[in-house]
Amino acid sequence: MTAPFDLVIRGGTVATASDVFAADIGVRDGRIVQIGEALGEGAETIDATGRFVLPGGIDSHVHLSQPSGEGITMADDFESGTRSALFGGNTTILPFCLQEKGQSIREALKCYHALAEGQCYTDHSFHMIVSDPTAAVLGQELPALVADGYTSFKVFMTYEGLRLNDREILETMDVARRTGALVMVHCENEDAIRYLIGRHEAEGDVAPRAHATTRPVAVEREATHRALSLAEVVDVPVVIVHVSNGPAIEEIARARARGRKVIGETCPQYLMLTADDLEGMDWEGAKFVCSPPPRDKASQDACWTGLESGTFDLFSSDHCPFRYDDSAGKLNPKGRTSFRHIPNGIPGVETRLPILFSEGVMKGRIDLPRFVALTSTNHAKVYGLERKGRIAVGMDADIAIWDPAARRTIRHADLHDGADYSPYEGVPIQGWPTDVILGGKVMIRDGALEGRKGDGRYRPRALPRL
Ligand code: DUC
Ligand code: ZN
Ligand code: ZN
Repeated sequence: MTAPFDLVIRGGTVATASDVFAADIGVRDGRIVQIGEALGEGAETIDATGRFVLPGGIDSHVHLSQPSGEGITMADDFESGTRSALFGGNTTILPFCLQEKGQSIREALKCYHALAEGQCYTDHSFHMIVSDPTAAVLGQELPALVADGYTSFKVFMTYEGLRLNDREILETMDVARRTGALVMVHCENEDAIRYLIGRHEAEGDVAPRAHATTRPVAVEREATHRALSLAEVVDVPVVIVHVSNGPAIEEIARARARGRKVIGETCPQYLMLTADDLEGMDWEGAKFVCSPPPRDKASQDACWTGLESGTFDLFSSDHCPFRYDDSAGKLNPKGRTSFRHIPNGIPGVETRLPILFSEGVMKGRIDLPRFVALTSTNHAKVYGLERKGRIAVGMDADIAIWDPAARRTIRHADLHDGADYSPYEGVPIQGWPTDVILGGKVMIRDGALEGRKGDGRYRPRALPRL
């Protein structure tokens, strides 16, 4: 007689975004088909006694193989980036597809699909970055892409060549209003940053620390307020990504108090790093250059409070990796002359979940259901991944089994990304995913890779459930 299940996960403690309970999980044909006590036989069994059984992590903010300026290469492609994500307990990631000026978004998507096809260890889908909102893009292309399952797009208020002006942001938001898609906004005021960069460079202050000084809280707070106001004018929900500080959080809270639908996201760097980390000798601070920059202890506390209280819906990595000791990375020839030329972004797709588990759950700041919501369930809801982010009958069997007693110290040598450092080197961690299952297939067993590249597949998405 054949076993009723392909896989049974037995004896673990299951956590969802609302509950924690002891149960076995039965998997068949890639889906969860039964949850209960003493389930029947599986062709394969995993004994999860003493461990937590959680939905696989969904990291909805990841950059892979993204063009990042002349002579600069991102440290991760889809193979290394998704392998690293998998080892960090993730089963789905949402990388960005950058529309370059003059390029159609379809064309850009074709390139990213070609880069990802057959290379991935996790499931994936794409957000589009709109950098050239022509009438054709806004009128025809974006609405057609939303209908095809690309249901979110990001706009930038900073970076020359990428930023949109307010009119363009309004018009892009209007596409979201008409289609039901979701706009994500990078909130920093480019003109204010340009002004401060000019002042610092004129004074010869060009070391990495000036990256943080030239992107102060006021620059993010103003842009956050403006993005929220523009969304209010258009009357659409909006995602404020990578929020780094208390005043920006207050802007979100005020908009919500006015009845606006706002999704807030923060990231590990805003809990674990400060601007002082950019101070390192011999340009070492370049390792921590990201935008918005890490700030101070009060900002870290505000972000923790936002995670605990519900202000934040999403905890993402903003994995945007560049090698440090590399002429195509942080220490590129121009980057050594001024902070302005250091590529913005840090690796973190593999350490996102262990950091929040260890610092958040194990230290009693958040409970396990909140961890699951912030790292998986909410990402699925917000970005239309209908069969993901939950341990429930009918869902994809995307599961991470965690050992809450595992103690590790973050060492880049143990990670699986393509960078040559971790910004969290030396951080002690309690709790790490030991087994990761994607669509019912055991991809990592007892910390060892069993899955193959190409096992992770592209997933078109539904409209957000907000
Ligand atoms: N914005 C991101 O979302 N990621 C890295 C750099 C940036 O500016
Ligand atoms: Zn951004
Ligand atoms: Zn990002």
